[in-house]
Amino acid sequence: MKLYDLAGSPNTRRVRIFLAEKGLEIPIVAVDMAKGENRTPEFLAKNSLGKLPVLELDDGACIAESVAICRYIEELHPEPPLFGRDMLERAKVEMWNRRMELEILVPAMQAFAHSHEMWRGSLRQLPDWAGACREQITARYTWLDHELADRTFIATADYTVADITAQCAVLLAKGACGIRVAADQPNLAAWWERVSARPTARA
Ligand SMILES: N[C@@H](CCC(=O)N[C@@H](CS)C(=O)NCC(=O)O)C(=O)O
Repeated sequence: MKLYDLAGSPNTRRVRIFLAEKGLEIPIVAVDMAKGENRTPEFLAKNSLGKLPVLELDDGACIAESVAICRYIEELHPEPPLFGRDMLERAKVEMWNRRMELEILVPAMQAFAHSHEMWRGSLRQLPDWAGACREQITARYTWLDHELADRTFIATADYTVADITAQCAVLLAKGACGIRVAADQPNLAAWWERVSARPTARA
């Protein structure tokens, strides 16, 4: 099994943190987007969208989409459970992971792609859309701060894949878009401190 990885990518980081939380190490193959390595016929045969991460199994089967990869790893290595322990928890983790992805991570990716010079030429950049995505992230931080008033982690009492998605989203929003957790968001700030202190945070 090997993981095709893209430096600095929030989605590949999701999988790296997930693997680290499971205590697993697998070979990593770095793909250089600047050199177009994700657009070669060989790579497109692994993921026809040319996106990272991709998990390649020993028999050559390839899995794209970070959550699909994490689910595969969860089945292979169920402990510690990162998708919930029972029916209700699994539904909550699904709900919160989707919320973190759709409400914060995707807007952060869009704000970055529609404003950063790295994407100039390869994408029709819409600065207004980048601005709208930034506003959405700021509004969602306020929402999440309220949600976290009586919780340690995003979805359940335990750290789960929903925390990993949120963690990677907040890191991208900060690093690529300059959006920080505000001083009047103490619950979100405490959660951020908590997840950032985990030994796997820099995986
Ligand atoms: N929904 C996908 C998103 C994958 C994605 O957008 N990957 C980005 C890096 S974060 C990528 O490979 N971009 C290269 C490109 O679009 O050419 C996932 O969860 O894995």
